[in-house]
Amino acid sequence: MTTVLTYGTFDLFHIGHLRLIERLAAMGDRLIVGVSTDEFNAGKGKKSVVSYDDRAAIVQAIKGVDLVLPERAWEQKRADIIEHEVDVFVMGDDWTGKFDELSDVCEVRYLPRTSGVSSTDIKEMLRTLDPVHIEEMQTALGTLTRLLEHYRDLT
Ligand code: C2G
Repeated sequence: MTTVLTYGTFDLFHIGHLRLIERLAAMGDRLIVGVSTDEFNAGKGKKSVVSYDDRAAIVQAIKGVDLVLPERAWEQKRADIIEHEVDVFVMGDDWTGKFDELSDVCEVRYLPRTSGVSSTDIKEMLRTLDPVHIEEMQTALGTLTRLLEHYRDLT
């Protein structure tokens, strides 16, 4: 039996996450996914929009995911690999090389990311819909309009 392992935040779950998990599920017989806790994310300088409980429940519900673990620390990977007898550790290629030191306990692979989508982009799009941001834009537009009228009166 081939066991595959990966980790991630999986915030605002999107097609890039799904495509990765589908590829991982096809690589073996059992897929384990470590989902970053809110506290661990804070350590990464990331604040996820969706809580750990909800992110973990979404990942657990995906066909092909057999087990979800909380990812509490960078250093837990080696212990997880040994405890769960992982054969292949896989991450998206934005992590290429970062986990090669685990190659003494399992195969380490990096798969191409899905281009054109990321939780960060989705958050940025949501921010532009934020009422506070819209008010800022309206204020800036008002200032620009007054400046243009002022210069038009001068010409
Ligand atoms: N991913 C992808 N395509 C995207 C976006 C993400 O293939 N368009 C992959 C990433 O490469 C990663 C996984 O999906 O392997 C999860 O991505 P994130 O939720 O952004 O996780 P990250 O913040 O990279 O945390 O210890 C490892 C960390 O927990 C990984």
